[in-house]
Amino acid sequence: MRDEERVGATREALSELPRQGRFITFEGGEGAGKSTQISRLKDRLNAAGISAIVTREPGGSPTAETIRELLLSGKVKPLGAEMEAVMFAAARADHVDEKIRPALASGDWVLCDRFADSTRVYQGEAGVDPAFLDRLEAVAVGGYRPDMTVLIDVSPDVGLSRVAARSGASGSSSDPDRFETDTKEVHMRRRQLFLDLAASEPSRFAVIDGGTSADAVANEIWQAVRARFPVDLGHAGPAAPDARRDRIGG
Ligand code: Z5A
Repeated sequence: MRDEERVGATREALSELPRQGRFITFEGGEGAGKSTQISRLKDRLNAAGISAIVTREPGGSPTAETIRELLLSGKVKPLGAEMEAVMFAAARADHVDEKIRPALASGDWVLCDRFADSTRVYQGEAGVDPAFLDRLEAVAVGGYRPDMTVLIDVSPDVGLSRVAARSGASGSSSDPDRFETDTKEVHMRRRQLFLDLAASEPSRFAVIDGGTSADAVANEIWQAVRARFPVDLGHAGPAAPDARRDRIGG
């Protein structure tokens, strides 16, 4: 058995341990509103009596956060898109082992800002062979695939203008990260790739229009999550108006 298969087999075996929590990932382009909506969903789950943790990729564990710094600084870019994909996968493997798997096993729900679909879209768009990405994913996620993926869909114009407004409002003079400097055509191709992925797995994905107010998006997501997990959330009550109405864009 090759090393890659051995690691994959071990991680698959680990994944057969009981999973009690639910694993929900959020995907979409820059400025889609993923972080905003993850925080809102966490509040609603907590109000329904469900314990949830929030995490992100790349990152989420100390080692993966170190790899994040390297990736987003652009220092890995000269190695090429394939090696960037390897590093995203390495960060993911540590994140799954150190944070996601223990949280799910303890019964927490895990809300993760980006996961393996981002590799398929970003590194796939950059030309990395899909079969290579399949192999990396098998090793990195070890069977820990999301129970549900919320794709927040916005046009690149909307998303990038939100990111620019956020930088302006914070007075941040920091340079854009490795992926924010890509052309509008690249952002548009990524948007389509996300939509294609969602269409290929409709039972996992919920596609939400992220171009409306943050409250409206939060309500749509809550409806979709309740519909996906009726046993866990069947008695969580109707989609109540968000207490923080108008705080962001609404
Ligand atoms: N990447 C990759 O290439 N391969 C991989 O495998 C993985 C990642 C996992 C990580 O960046 C980068 O790594 C990412 C892909 C690549 N590319 N980039 N850039 P990141 O983690 O630093 O950034 P991001 O994931 O793109 O997040 P973001 O730019 O912060 O966007 P967001 O989380 O989706 O949005 P937000 O922070 O919730 O909202 C953005 C702003 O809009 C903020 O000021 C909000 O107050 C505002 N907002 C939010 N919702 C609304 C609505 N509905 N209306 C109006 N305003 C709103």
